[in-house]
Amino acid sequence: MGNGVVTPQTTVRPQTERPRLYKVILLNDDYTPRDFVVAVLKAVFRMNGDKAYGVMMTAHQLGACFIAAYTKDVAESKATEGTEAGRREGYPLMFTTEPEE
Ligand code: TYC
Repeated sequence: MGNGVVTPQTTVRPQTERPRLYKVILLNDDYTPRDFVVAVLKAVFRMNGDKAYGVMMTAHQLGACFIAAYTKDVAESKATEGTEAGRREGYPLMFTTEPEE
C-alpha cells in the first residue's frame, strides 16, 4: 500500500469454466405421505410419475436421495419451494442443498 502497486480486483479464468453447481437432496421423514412427496417432485422438479416415485422410494428406504444439480440460486429456490409446500400442509418434508465437488 502506498507504493503505487495495486492488487487486481478480478481474476481471469478460461472461458470454458462452468459455475459451481449445487445438489438438491430429498430427506426422508416419517410423516409426509408418499403421494404428497411424489406430487411435490413432479411440480417443483418437473419429474414424470415414474421418476418421482423412484426418487421418493429411494429417500424412503435409504434416508435421502439426490434429485438434480442446479446453479446456486435455482437449487436454493427449488429446495425452499419444496420444503414450503410440505410446511403449508403441516408436513416436515425437507429438501437441502450442497455444493458439488
Ligand atoms: N417415509 C414417508 C412415509 O412413510 C414417505 C416419504 C418418502 C417422506 C420420502 C419423505 O423424502 C421422503 N409416509
